[in-house]
Amino acid sequence: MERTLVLVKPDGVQRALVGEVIARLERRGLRLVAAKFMQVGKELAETHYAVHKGKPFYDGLISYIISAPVMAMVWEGPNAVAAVRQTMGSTKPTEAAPGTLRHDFALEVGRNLTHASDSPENGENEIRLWFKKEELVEWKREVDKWVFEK
Ligand code: DAT
Ligand code: MG
Repeated sequence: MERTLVLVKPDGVQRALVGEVIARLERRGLRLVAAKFMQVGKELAETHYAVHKGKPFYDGLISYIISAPVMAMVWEGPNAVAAVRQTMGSTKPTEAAPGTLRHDFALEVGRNLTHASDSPENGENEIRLWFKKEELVEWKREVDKWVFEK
């Protein structure tokens, strides 16, 4: 089953939108695998956002992500990466489709509420970076057969 890392970033936590994010992913049918509420250190932030190093927004991005606690989660399901990114909406909130989290709750790219892995491979790498193996819970739901075709 495909897995993806999801972060409710500091703005989402401060604005009491953790429950809203979780509710939307649950309602979509995705299955929660792991969750931890944490203060992110600079080293983890820099490793997580290494691909953006050197870009004009990089320093602001790092200080934003370490400025207050985040809710880090792993979610799984068929096409979990695409499904979660669709539920989040485009990076720039003013380009995000109506009904997406970033459309409904955000205005600025530097305060866009959530992070979600952008490919299954990056998802696996990001999950390894943020979670220990024993923090990932393998489980089944009674409803799985009504949400997952196989
Ligand atoms: P996403 O978070 O949708 O995967 P990304 O990986 O391209 O987007 O960028 C990571 C974060 O960096 C993004 O959520 C917000 C910030 N960011 C991206 N592009 C930006 C820009 N042009 N100006 C300011 N911040 C930006
Ligand atoms: Mg990204």
